[in-house]
Amino acid sequence: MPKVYLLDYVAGNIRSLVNAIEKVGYTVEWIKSPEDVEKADKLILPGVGHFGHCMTQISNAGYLPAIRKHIESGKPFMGICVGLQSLFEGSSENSSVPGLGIIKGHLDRFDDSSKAVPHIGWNSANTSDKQVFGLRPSSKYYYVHSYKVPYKKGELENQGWTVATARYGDEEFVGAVAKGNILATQFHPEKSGVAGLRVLKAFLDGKQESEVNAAIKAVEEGLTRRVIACLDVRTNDQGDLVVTKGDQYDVREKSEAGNVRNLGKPVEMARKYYEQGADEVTFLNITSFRDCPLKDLPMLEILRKTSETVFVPLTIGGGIRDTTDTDGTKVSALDIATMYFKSGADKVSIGSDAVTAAEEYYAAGKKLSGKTAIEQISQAYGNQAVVVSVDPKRIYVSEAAATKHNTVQTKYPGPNGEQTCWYACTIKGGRETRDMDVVELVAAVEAMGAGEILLNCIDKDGTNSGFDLELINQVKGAIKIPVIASSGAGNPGHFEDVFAKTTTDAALGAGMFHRGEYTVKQVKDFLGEKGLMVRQFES
Ligand code: 1PR
Repeated sequence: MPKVYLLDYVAGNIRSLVNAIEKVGYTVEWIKSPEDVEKADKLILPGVGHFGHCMTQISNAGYLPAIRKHIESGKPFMGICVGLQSLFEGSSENSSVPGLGIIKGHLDRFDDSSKAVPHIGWNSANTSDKQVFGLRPSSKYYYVHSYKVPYKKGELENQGWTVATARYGDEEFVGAVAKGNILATQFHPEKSGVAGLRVLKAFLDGKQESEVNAAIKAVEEGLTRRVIACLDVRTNDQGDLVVTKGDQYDVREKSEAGNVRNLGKPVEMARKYYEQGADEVTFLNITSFRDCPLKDLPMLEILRKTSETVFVPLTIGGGIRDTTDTDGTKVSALDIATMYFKSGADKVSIGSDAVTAAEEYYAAGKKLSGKTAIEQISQAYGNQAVVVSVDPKRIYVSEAAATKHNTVQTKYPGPNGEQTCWYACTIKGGRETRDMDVVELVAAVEAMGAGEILLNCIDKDGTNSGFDLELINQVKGAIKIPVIASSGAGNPGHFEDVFAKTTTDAALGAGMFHRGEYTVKQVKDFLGEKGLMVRQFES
């Protein structure tokens, strides 16, 4: 198989990129020192997370002159995400660290006054009338970043670049640039399904340009509504790892001697949802797999296998906290996250530990310790890699003044007719309720560097009665980072509701997909019919 060289310089999920490269018929050779760069014909510079951190790593390892020489010699070069950003002169993410300066221009942060930042999800890379390196104006690609190159018509074109554009809110930015043998994408081709694999293959095959035919004309620009499939995974009483699903977090059958509900095999179900068009797949490990050395965690194997066939982002949650291994060795949450990233995860989701960290944050007078799992993982992998999973429960009160917590006026009165409630945070899968409300929690974890909130709701989980719109609106009003609405989805109309009546950034379903009541495709087709922009699955 032909080779492509990958620069091994920075933390991050490189496994999915390797899987994607292999999927399109190439093998990966690792570049481990600047001298290796000369051997490379085709070179890929991946990168995710913080611009300053990535550039400093590349620079300290002595790679900059070798990369510049490779590009100037006209050999094929592809930059991905921070790999694109590195070609520019600099970024306001860290103004003291320069980029390679091969392209004139600077990056700045998305304006978060009217939209969530980071920009996470599927957006265009529109080259209008040409297909450049397989980029199609009709396709959507997976982006995750807070800083962007603003698009000013003609500016890069005058330097000889072809530009693929994307739009987020009222900001138009550079989705990809190409010139000669150089291609750089702000999005992640390895996470962009078939559309992304096509781009990767076109680059590796050296297919620079072709005409756009009528079938692949532009679709509307902008971020699509994200639909996520979630798989709760645990060992059943026979010791098998199964996808399960609870009713208000109770995963045992009411009949059949109370067995753990078994809805299928995790890897196969993840693949099925990918093929139905799921924009992301989330695994929640809802038991801690006690008595198992961490390196043998069954979830690692599930991720490795899934990432070979599922080319959309994978999130893994459950058990991400400082812990002690079976042989007594202390293992940090960061070490556990690293194992997950190396096995194919793109994001980790932290539940119980985030609540404890938030309690400590407030106890310390809102001072960051730098030691929490959220801070350490987002520092190392970027905040887009850290999701906080929230498991709130409704607590009714007679009036707002009856509690110190942030309340909502509810249309769904409590058992004694109460029209006011607050949402208490829980830990350990809802088994323990804490004296902290969701607004306090999400504000604290945003300050610590979380990049996204997975907002469950114990009262709604498994009820098929629709999302808790009051909860979602309360949380969206408190933070700038994206929110994934979760719990209660029972039909496609519930997804329409949550997108129409809240400003949620994504919506997640579990039981209705697992039980085969609806497919992800049916949900997306329905949203499309209602005029909401969704990504169509490409085969
Ligand atoms: O606390 O960091 O170890 O993480 C544990 C993770 O496992 C948390 O993300 C927590 O939400 C999850 N979890 C723990 N126990 C359960 C349980 O069900 N017994 N599952 C559990 C949570 C909730 C959702 C579900 C939606 C949608 N699952 O993610 O998928 O409610 O369901 P629906 O569409 O069928 O209504 P830590």
